[in-house]
Amino acid sequence: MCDRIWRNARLATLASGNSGLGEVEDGLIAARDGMIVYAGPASQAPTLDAAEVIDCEGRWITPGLIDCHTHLVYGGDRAHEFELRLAGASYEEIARAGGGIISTMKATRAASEAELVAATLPRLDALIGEGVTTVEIKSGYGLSLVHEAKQLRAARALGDQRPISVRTTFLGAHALPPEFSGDPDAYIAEIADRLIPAFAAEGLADAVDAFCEGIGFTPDQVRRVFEAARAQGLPIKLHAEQLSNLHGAALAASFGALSADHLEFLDEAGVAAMAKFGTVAVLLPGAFYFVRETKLPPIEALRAAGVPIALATDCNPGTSPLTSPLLVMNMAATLFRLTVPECIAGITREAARALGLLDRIGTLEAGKACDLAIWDVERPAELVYRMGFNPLHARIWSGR
Ligand code: DI6
Ligand code: FE
Repeated sequence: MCDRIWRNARLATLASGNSGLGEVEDGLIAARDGMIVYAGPASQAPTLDAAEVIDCEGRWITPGLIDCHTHLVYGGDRAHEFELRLAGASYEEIARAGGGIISTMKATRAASEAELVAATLPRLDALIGEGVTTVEIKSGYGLSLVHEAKQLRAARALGDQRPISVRTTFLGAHALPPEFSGDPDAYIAEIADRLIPAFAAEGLADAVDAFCEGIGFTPDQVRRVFEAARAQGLPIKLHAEQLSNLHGAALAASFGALSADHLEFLDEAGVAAMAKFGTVAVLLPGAFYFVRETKLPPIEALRAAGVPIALATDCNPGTSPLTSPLLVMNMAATLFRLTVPECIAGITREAARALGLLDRIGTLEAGKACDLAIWDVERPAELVYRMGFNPLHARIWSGR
């Protein structure tokens, strides 16, 4: 006996090993205890009984969307900085005047955990409203033991307040906090020796990330962070090659990183390293658009090398104040020339891979969580093609 059956649906299963969408015309999905027990052609389904049978009237079902790179939890906002930038100020001038990541750090430190949860809920609800069923949330605006822990706890709490899976990533190496001004190595030592062990012990972080950039941390500093993560058995990710090429992606790949993210300045050697170690390329077209970047990530080289490509919002107050996974797909197609199957796979199956969760989510296959997005569209391309329109009919998380 199943709990629910969705029948008369068209499926984009994204089933592993399928280069297209894994389309099924007359499809059926059956779920029991929050898991998919069958997804495929109705004609090949075993005889199934269910407490509830839902007629999808020919609508399309995709896996629930997965936003695998966000900085969703933060205090304050940076709309005023946006105005200053429109009036001609540069990112550096704003940072020197106390703006940038440090202004968000101040607002995040000043907020309680409950206040951070309350401030984040509207952003989370926007993602949920477009079919997101799993979201990754990074810290990186607390920049101290107490405040990073608070940010990670707020992220976990969001998963209790809404029907969504939350994965947390510790991004202490995001910016240098004022307490360590002039001594980044001491801050890195603090992260490696105190914060990572503490958060691993408390189970607060599912992964560790860093910002490898001229305005962030050097590859040597990032290596220390990675070694500390590895010592705790935590998977790693990296913000790499967003503004310059410090060869961070190759470094991350050599540590077996789940993903390297941004990658506008990635070179051939970086692509080869990612291919060799199976590191996912997470592209963030919202940030590319918002900072008016002109250097494109090396899409052709990534494709040719068989590097999996995922997409995410990078929702953050400074460079990507974006909470629409549908718009991410449109931007990836328009700005990066990704195909429709690449866009949809990028925010489902490949995003699951970038979180190390492909065995549990990301495709419509028996044995995976029953996380679904049901769309009022005639063809999947509509999900990518339209701008500012949300055709979500229903969203199912864990079978409900
Ligand atoms: N890359 C980015 O684009 C953001 N962080 C990062 O590592 C910027 C975050 C901010 O400006 O608040
Ligand atoms: Fe980011």
